[in-house]
Amino acid sequence: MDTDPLVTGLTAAVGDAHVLTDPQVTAAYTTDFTRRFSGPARLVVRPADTAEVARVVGVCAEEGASIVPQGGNTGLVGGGVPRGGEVVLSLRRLASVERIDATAMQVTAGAGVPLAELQRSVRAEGLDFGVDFAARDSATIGGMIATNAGGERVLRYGTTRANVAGLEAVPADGGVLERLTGLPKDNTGYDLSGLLVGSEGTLAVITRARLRLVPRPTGRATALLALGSLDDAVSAVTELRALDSLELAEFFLADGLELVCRTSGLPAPFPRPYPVYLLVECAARHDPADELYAALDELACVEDAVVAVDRADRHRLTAYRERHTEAINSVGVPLKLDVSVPLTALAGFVEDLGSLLDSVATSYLFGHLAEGNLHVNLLGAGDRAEELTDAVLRQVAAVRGSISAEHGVGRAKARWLELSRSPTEIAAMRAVKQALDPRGLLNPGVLLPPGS
Ligand code: 2HG
Ligand code: ZN
Repeated sequence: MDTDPLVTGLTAAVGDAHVLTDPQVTAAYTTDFTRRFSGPARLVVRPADTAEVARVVGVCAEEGASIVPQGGNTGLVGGGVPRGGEVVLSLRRLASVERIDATAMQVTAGAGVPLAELQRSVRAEGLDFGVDFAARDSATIGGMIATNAGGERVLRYGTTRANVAGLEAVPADGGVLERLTGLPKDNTGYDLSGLLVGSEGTLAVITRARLRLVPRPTGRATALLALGSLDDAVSAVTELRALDSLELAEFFLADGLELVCRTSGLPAPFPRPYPVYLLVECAARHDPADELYAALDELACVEDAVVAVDRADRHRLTAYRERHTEAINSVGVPLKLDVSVPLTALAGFVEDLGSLLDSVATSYLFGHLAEGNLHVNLLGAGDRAEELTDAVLRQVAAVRGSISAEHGVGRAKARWLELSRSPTEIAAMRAVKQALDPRGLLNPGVLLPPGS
């Protein structure tokens, strides 16, 4: 019988089957997806619903135990794994998709619902959720909200923030904040749900969400374009944005495509390599293929192109872009820097980055072109990781970009937050943190820079 009062309290809250202390069992919760971030957990606790989450947070508050909230553990900035000795609060059992309100075009879902599961449920009703990305099978709604995940369809539907109509969450004192009516008009004071979007588990534990839905497009057409330069890719996207149906514009480079083909066995899409590839997709309630073909005909810079309309063919094209993360993971432990820069500065930024990185590490660059969102993946950074992070993020700040576009700040970039946020903004963030979590028990070390 365990006499640790924390274990006793948590066991009373959720039952002993859901308080995990064996390091062999907790291992799956203590290392992140990239294998770059890991630390021992004091224990892992798996509540089943909001009431249990509130009890868990209350017990932790009584015992002064720090908490790391965790969803699908697909985070890429070390924000969802312990640093050493925290309680990992797994939200995965809060996995029900509740009533789909077709009239309001909204759904209420538990924080632990995987994105793909939400998509299946709402698509069955002729609706869709605007946010989508490659980790859809594991990433959970709560984690997506906590990091304000972006993904592939931001150009049409915005980031997760734009798709959240309200939240339920448990702050550090163990109470419950509930704002799930989803009323599109509701000007009754501070937007507490909005404040929690992107707060990375530092202000409260998100338990349920009211999400906005969109009509499900029934027709889709996808094209993979081969181009001579990033400048050409930016021009192509600028032109293609005239299409109302444009939903996705993703880019990758020759070395990334070569790695994906080599590690996955996919055949090369073109007879010869090109410097830059652009994957675009149109989606509508009609068949958008003709308008995509017509728009591509107008693009002088395209050197080669494949267009797909059938689902399987479209997925084959999408795989060249979506498989980058797993391909890179299969050959090493990457240093990942998710950044965004103004589109006008993108091509020059990438050129300067090449001069900075070429001799020190192998770099793979890909991302979401319309938002100027680059995923800089470095292999072989070794003990120069800190120095390279510093150099890349300073280069981002120099063109007035953001040091975190869509993955969050996490532990990985907390010490660089000042490159994207002013001292006044950071002081305001600290004041909010102090008000909602005065003892600093929620996700310590994440988001806010160390110091007073
Ligand atoms: C994507 O766009 C994800 O595929 C992951 O944001 C990016 O692996 C990465 O660096
Ligand atoms: Zn991304």
